[in-house]
Amino acid sequence: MGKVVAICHSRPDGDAIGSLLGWHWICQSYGIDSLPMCPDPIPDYLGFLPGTESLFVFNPTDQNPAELLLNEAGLIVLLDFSRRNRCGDELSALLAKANCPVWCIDHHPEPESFDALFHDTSASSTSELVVRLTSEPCTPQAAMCLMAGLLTDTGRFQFATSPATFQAASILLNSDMDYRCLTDRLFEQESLQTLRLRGHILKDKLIQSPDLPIAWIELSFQDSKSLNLKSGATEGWVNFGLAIEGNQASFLLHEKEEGITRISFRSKNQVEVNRFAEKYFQGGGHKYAAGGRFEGNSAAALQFLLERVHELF
Ligand SMILES: [Mn+2]
Repeated sequence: MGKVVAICHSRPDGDAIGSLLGWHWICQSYGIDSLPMCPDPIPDYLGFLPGTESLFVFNPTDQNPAELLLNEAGLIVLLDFSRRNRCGDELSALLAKANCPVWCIDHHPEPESFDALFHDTSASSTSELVVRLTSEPCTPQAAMCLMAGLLTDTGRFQFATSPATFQAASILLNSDMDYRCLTDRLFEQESLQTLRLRGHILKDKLIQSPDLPIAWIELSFQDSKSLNLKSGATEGWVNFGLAIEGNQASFLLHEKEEGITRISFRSKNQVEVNRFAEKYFQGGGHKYAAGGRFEGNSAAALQFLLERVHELF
């Protein structure tokens, strides 16, 4: 059989990379020839995870190596996404041409169909699902990656958790992983510059609605350039607005490329953002955590959003 090629979604987060590398380490421990493939470069803050050096990063300007790998694969496994276009137009086009079985392990709602689908929207993370699939204790490397997925998708075990989440965490802690080292690397090692940047965002960019329990951060293309925002730099910022007492929803609008604004949605209690993201912003996701996009600058995106946001309440 050819390689098992595992793929995560574009603009990968901690669970995408964590489940991808965790899966890869588990394959390795079974002696399975595995290749983890990522549609975009790995964000800096996840670069310490074991196995990143074996990641194949898709290059849209030279697609031949990826095409060859997918054509020769014996099995393709999609992790942390279940709608094929979530790995980007170019890579999903190559995926459509591959002629081996495609499996999917994911916790996002409304999956497409696959040769095998291991799917549970009540799972905190895809990393949790990967742990459920493994019967034996895993290696410290696999545990490190999967725990990173659990920690990041649950906001350090604050939301989307269930007893199964803690069971998965318990299994991972039973390996020889260094948990304190992981939390330190993930959450307690930021540059002074990054901390100061967060201070600036909290002080000058976080805006509270005067009449609704919502807050938002709008970052224009100009802000992106002047603040020198690198990939992954805005990770977690959408939660700032939800941390304000009484708020029910929060939005981060980021015009990363000129004229295209990416939007992150977070909510709690009775307010569910995935349908709203789907209806107006070509997006979707979980009830309380979704994403989408808007063709236009961030100011236009914000205006469009604010004109419709009352529908959430
Ligand atoms: Mn996830």
